Amino acid sequence: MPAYPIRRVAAMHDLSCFGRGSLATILPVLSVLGVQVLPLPTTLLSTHTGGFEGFTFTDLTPELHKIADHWEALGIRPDAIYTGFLSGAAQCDFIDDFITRFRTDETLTVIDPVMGDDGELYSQSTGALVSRMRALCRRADIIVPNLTEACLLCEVPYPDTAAMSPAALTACITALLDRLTALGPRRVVITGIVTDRASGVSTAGVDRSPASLDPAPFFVNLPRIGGMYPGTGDLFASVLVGRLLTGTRFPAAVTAASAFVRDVIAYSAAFDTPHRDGVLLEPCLHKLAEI
Ligand code: PXL
Repeated sequence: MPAYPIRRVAAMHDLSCFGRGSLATILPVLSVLGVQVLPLPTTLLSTHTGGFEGFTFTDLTPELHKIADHWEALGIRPDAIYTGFLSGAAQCDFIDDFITRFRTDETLTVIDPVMGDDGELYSQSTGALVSRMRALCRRADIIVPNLTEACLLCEVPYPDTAAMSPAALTACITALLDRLTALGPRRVVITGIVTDRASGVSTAGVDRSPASLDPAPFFVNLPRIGGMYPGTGDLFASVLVGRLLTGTRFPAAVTAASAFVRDVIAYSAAFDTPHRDGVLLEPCLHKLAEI
């Protein structure tokens, strides 16, 4: 009998019913990449929290416990555990417990420590979430903070990278990558590093896993198209997870994810898409086969 051909990822993120963030992005991206998503909705919101007033917010933690118990009874074993936006600090305890119950030596654990952007915490993020998220990141194989989240995890001020010389920028980001790998994860990516007086944007990565061919930090530098669309972090991380689970090496997967996010933002900007609607993902999904 041929080996089972599909990898499964348990994806713990919110379901925001408008705005194309989190599960609304993660499900189609991973499906197109040929990976089965086992969604574990952490929170149900009417919209994401970036740019909307009066959104509904339902914490689904009690349901998550019941789903995990049922999966355990069924013997379901995901190939990867991938977490993102959480309802609050208490939900970190659920994730911690889920990792203990479901992880094997082969499981890839990817934590996107969703807490803020552009130097600011999101409205729902608290100091308690930051410290619990820092502890949770110790259990990950890979973490994918944006620059804001990397600074929160390292307890350092948010730097003005756009104003830095290339040498100063490399030193600043390398120091962050070193501190983040010292937390525990062997592979780290920092997204959304604005460079060159805001004309460029970089993604930085480091691979200190046993499989690494080169432990030095690497950078993917692209022109900055401008504008911040909510959900691009979810887009980046899901392409990364999908590519890693289908055999792409880590640096190539980081490059592919950066290029796809750039392409989708460029497409969305060309149509003057309101930022809070999220990126125009649907017409771009087919491009995932080309990156
Ligand atoms: O993509 C980050 C994110 C995820 N989930 C919710 C959000 C945000 C960012 O604003 O509001 C609900």
